[in-house]
Amino acid sequence: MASPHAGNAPPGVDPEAFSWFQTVDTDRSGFISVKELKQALVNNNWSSFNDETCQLMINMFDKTRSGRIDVYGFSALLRFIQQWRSLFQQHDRDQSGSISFSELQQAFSQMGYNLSPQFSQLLVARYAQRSPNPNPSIQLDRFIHICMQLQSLTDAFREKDTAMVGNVRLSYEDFLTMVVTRML
Ligand SMILES: [Ca+2]
Repeated sequence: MASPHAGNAPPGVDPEAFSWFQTVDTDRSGFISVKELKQALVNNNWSSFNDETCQLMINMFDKTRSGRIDVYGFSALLRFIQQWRSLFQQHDRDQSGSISFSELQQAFSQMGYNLSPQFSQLLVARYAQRSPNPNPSIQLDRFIHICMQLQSLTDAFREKDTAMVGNVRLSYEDFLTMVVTRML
């Protein structure tokens, strides 16, 4: 992706990422907002990324807690998305561009999660995009969201489940605290 601006990339920033940053920064503020990011990212079915996933990723790379990211954060975010995209492609076994229930179930198992088919079914029912496709399936944005949320909540659970038995006793307020601090 050649660009007339590519030569001006700040040190440590990939010229391609810099060029894309300038395109995505439509108001030329020098930062990418959630809104700008949302306009820049598309799923395989050309739907734009959902708000929650965009917000989640901005929060991850927003070092100054300003609600937006600079060119360094953006360049890290691009690498992050690229990694998710290749993982997504790897698990999209029939190359349909989305993750079906059985593909999700296999993905979880390969990632080391011990989850029932019912749980994967629940996620698909909740997060699949409505489409003419008779088999509901999950787009990249939701896949990223689900996997990150699962990772975060699993970590929280493991902190309590010190004996690694897969069960914990939690008070009501411990439960709420765990969810509130870990929901992304
Ligand atoms: Ca698929």
